[in-house]
Amino acid sequence: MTSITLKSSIAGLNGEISVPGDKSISHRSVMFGAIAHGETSVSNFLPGDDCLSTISCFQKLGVKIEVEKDSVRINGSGFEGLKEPNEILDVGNSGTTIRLLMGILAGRPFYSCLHGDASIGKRPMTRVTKPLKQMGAAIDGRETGQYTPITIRGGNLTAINYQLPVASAQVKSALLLAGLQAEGKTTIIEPQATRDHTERMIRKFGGEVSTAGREISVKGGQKLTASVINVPGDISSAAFFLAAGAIVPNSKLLLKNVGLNPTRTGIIEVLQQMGAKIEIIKQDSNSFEPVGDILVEASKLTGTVVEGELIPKLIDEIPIIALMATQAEGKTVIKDAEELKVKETNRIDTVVHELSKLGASIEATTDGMVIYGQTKLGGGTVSSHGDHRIGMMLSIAALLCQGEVILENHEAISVSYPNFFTHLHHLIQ
Ligand code: SPQ
Repeated sequence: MTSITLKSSIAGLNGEISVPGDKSISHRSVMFGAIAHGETSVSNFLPGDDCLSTISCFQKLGVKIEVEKDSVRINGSGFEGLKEPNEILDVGNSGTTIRLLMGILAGRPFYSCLHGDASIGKRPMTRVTKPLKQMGAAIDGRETGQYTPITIRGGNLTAINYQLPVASAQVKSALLLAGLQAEGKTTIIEPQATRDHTERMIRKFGGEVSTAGREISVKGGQKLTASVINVPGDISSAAFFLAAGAIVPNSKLLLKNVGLNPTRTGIIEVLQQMGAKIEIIKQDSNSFEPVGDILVEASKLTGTVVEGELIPKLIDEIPIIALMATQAEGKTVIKDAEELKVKETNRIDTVVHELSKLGASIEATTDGMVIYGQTKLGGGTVSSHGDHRIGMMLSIAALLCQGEVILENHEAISVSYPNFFTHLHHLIQ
């Protein structure tokens, strides 16, 4: 574990950047490339640690994948082309890798074992293993299938109708990937809309998926065909600079080629609710995932309430929203966000603990947090706790601090944004 000393009390952030490729879409582009027939090429792929874990797992499953910087070529031979791995599949820190991979492996007639780091070892897997077992896969794991290592012997799946107990794109996606291999039509009912990248990918690779309200259905036995994917910039990475642009006095930033999928744009809605000067320019809605450029300028923000249907549209942005709230006028309440407790860290606890160290006035609640605004942040030693989003949020917090900030375990940021500090320094100059 290493630490970094961060610059505080800067004059403002100015300039433009293109944030790296979307993590959720990058994972899925490799997975779909692997289960489709033919050569898929991916550009603007995110070469972050999580997506590299996905590539390495599929290579161990016998798929030929070539990576050169942010370009990837995948030679898929359909679900049938996947081979029994003779090594453990190491997903590293990535929840998306393990949960979606379970859906794929549930349909394969061979044995596999999935494992990850200490954080993955604490994240709940029953939400995926339970419905996959109902479909017919033999799955086990520590504590009766709840935690990694997870073992799977798949094959002969039968379609199910399944009401998701939590709003989770990972569980939905795992079931869609299993459903593509099952006998019959699988229907998933979501409590709230979650990111729909998997549905868009199925269509992009020539498959069919139907959606009616909160119900998503897929028929088994479909043949997917290779595609060409240009990954849009990650709005969850852009969020750190959108927030910085809004709260660091004298800032003006242009973020180019940001993914604007409506199931992910909750951060923009919250910035607008808080009164930020933010504008979407040059939007392209014709591509399989909409993209656009976003201009943000520092302005006075007011506190807000973030809750309900909005939560799945910004779940990964809550740490940086909490930081924005420390600078807004009045109180901000975040609720209906219990899911934060089962991310890379318990993000209610880590946000409250680390921001409190810097002098924020913030309280944890059972399903979120309450933040009192217009606090002056001091300085001190903080930690990412190995969580990339906590590390980036604290790096932006440091820009507002009156004293020096030492960030421990900053390398966790490479999970989703390997060139984060290069971009940050570029905008400070
Ligand atoms: O992949 P991982 O580790 O779960 O990553 C996170 C993140 O902050 O990057 C969550 F910790 O994003 C998830 C997100 O929270 C990525 C994701 C996806 O690609 O489908 C969906 C969300 O998780 P969930 O549990 O709500 O399905």
